[in-house]
Amino acid sequence: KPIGIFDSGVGGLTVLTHLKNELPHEDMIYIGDNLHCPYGDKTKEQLLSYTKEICDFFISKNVKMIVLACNTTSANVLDELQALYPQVPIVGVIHSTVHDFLSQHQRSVLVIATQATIQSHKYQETIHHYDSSIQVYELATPQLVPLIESGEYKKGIADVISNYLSSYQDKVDSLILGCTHYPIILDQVKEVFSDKVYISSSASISHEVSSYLRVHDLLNLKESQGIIQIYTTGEPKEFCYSSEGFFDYQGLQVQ
Ligand code: DGN
Repeated sequence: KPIGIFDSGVGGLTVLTHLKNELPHEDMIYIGDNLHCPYGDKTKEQLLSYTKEICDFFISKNVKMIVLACNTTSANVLDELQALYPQVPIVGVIHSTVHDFLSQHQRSVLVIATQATIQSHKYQETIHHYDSSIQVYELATPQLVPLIESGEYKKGIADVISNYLSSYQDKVDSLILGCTHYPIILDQVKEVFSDKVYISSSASISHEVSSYLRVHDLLNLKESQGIIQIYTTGEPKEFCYSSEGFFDYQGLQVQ
């Protein structure tokens, strides 16, 4: 049985890359919901309706697990989806990201994410649940996902990043990339927002998925390479263009 993974667009491919490395024998189906991208400015009702359609598709494909490779939906509709689809385990990215952050023992952090993730305050809430003495700043950075999805970021977007982040340079010792699109611009972020501990929600989740599958005896034990299928609800050509440079298709076709 495959693992189902989705995001609003190409950002979740950063999660898929980590999952492929960690679990090379697993079959995976990825969906980028580019038709509705960006998710960051959508209401909870809209997010629930888009994600239900995706989950229904995954159920029809008989997946053994669903991964929300997207902070926006993890922050806003994870509980609802878990209640609607009790037959399949569904995981989001926020808990594992916070665990990774806490393991670094930092005292202050800036969380950057979409509007909908920031408005949910899920990061602040979850961090403070474990340690209320940590200084948490939350900042919505809504210009970034469109710049990444359009491929504009390839020209360099240091000024946009700097406008968002410069006033936090002396305030925090760490940065949480609370959107799965952001690892794509991490090098550009490091140039203008230097000397921090950087935590990415894309890396953290793959350990949680693999340990869940191991504990529940759901790992695929075959020796061959897992089959990866990639779908977009948008235009496959555009999807490939914006992800070119950070995702290695190795002959895979986007449908
Ligand atoms: N990549 C998604 C996230 O992690 O929140 C959503 C980005 C978006 O659609 N704005």
